[in-house]
Amino acid sequence: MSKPIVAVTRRLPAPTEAKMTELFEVRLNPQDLELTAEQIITICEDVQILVPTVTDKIDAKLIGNLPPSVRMIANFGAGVDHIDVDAATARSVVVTNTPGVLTEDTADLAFALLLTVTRRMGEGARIVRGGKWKGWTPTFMMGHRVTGKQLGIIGMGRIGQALAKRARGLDMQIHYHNRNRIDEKMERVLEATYWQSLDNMLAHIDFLSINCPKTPETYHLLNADRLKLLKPQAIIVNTARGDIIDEKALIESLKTGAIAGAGLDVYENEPKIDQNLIGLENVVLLPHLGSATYESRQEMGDKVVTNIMDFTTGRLSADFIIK
Ligand code: 8YV
Repeated sequence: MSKPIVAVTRRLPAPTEAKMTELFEVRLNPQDLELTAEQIITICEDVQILVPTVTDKIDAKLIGNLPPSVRMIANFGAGVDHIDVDAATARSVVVTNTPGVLTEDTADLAFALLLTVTRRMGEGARIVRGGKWKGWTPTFMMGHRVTGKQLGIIGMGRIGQALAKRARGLDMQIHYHNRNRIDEKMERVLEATYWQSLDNMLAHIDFLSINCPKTPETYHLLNADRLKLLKPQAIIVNTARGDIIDEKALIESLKTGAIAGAGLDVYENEPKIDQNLIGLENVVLLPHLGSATYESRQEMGDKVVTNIMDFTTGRLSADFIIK
């Protein structure tokens, strides 16, 4: 049996590329340059499987122009908001992703951002590195306590729950808003309070973490009106997708002190960052590092390989097909 032909849009971890080279006839991108839509279509000539990442916009137009040989889009990543899944399905192209393996590392990063902003570690590090530290004083650079405070989580899936577990370690009270209530047992373990009304939850919490997928329903979910519901001491953390928050409205709230701070790993127009954000002291800005550990990235690669193997041998479980 001939090996499936696979095109990969970005450089993947070395063990993943080695495994793919062994199992598939693979077209890699060793220079790791971001490809245009035309270039993606070109590398897909005679290819059965396309492996994109979050940096590729696989929209309906691109999907419509893919060679008919392409039968599968095996995304390297959990979020598939950059792929028009309906357009793919309409062409009988299967879309898969890599959930589960990046849960703990993304939750770690969210919790680290929460602590970093609240304890002003970004500001502190800049002062020390800038040679501006004059020494300890009783009132210098005070932040707030995290232990025992109220944490609101939007999106109580795997990552939201993993974050809640960490926060329970600091005796934080967990509140969540989700499409559906999570199972009763998990709610009890996390001592979590479900809020059907996001607006009501926002008025109640000290910290807010965004952990839901980006869908048409969650686009600008946190808009100017909702941001106004938060307490002035509230801190927002976003490790999901930038445009779940209206970034302009967020900047306004941060500038006017309507909220206290934000820790962002994702942005509306990645990798472009609004200069107004960069000018703010009360924000910590990271370059989309949620799953950036050797372990997560390698396991994401393993998952992509398994999805392709399962697809080509007719064993792909319906659970991994995005609809
Ligand atoms: C990945 C992510 O790094 O998996 C996701 O949805 O946002 C990131 O953690 C990225 O998607 C890789 O394509």
